[in-house]
Amino acid sequence: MNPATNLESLKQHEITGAVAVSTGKGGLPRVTVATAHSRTELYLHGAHVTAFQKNGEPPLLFMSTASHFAADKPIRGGIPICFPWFGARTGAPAHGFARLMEWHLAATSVLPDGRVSVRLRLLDNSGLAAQFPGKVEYTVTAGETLTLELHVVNTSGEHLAFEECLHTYFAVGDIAAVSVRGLKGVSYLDKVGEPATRTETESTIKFSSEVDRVYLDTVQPVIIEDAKLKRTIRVEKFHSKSTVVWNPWIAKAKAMPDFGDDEYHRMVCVESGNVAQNQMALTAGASSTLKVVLSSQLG
Ligand code: TA6
Repeated sequence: MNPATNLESLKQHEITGAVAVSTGKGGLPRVTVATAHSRTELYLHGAHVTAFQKNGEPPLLFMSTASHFAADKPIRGGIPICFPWFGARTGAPAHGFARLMEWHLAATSVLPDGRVSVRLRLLDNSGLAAQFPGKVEYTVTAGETLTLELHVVNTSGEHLAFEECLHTYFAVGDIAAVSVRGLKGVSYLDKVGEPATRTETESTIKFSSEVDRVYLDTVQPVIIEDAKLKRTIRVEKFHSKSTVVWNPWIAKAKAMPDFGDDEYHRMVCVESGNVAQNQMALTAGASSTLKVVLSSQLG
């Protein structure tokens, strides 16, 4: 379908004053959501939330100024959906194919409490997605908070295993003034240098070099304290046993063409999902919903 026709058909989901559909960067279809408390932006490409900002607050999400906006590349920043695998895979895209597919805009609605909900579906009509024997939907609900729900139904007649992770990039004033709380005592896979399994000994994690840790068997909320912006961010998750904490620091930042060399100062990833030993396993006909609620306050 050509972009103009596509856009016209997408506009059926617009809601005056709440949901608008337009052509975004790279000519990709973009949905913007306005509520009494916030503004959200998402692209159908990857069902990728690229912006969430509460009225009177700085943007909650980091977006790289060098990000691609192209059908064959992931967007750098916001909330990439890593699915149905996490990390590298020989001969296949890192973090799965979901963030490279154009998702179908299934429905939009204004809820009785004034929040606005956008529901998207991963169509199994092409490429690697056609090989995934499940129905996948993603619902983004915006208001004072941002709620993300990744819903998977095992429509195959057999056991279905997959990984899933909402790879959220948070905007911070200065990574040197950031601390992450809620992971003390949790075992993690340390992916920096020689891979190793360690246990978190700190009640607050601080950043002075590359950090790339997959915390396992943890269901607790994680708090991001940003002393520069004087903001506290809460990452609450449901049906998620894994939390990933990542900052690329200097060398990795330089090595990513879609990430500014100095952008590591202004972001931290706290990602919520089910990866590695926490991967999902659905029996025939079973379903799961990974849910994340992002909230913040200044002062
Ligand atoms: O979540 C951390 C991580 O797995 C890092 O190892 C790094 O690869 C990051 O994801 C970004 O991956 P991407 O494929 O988006 O460049």
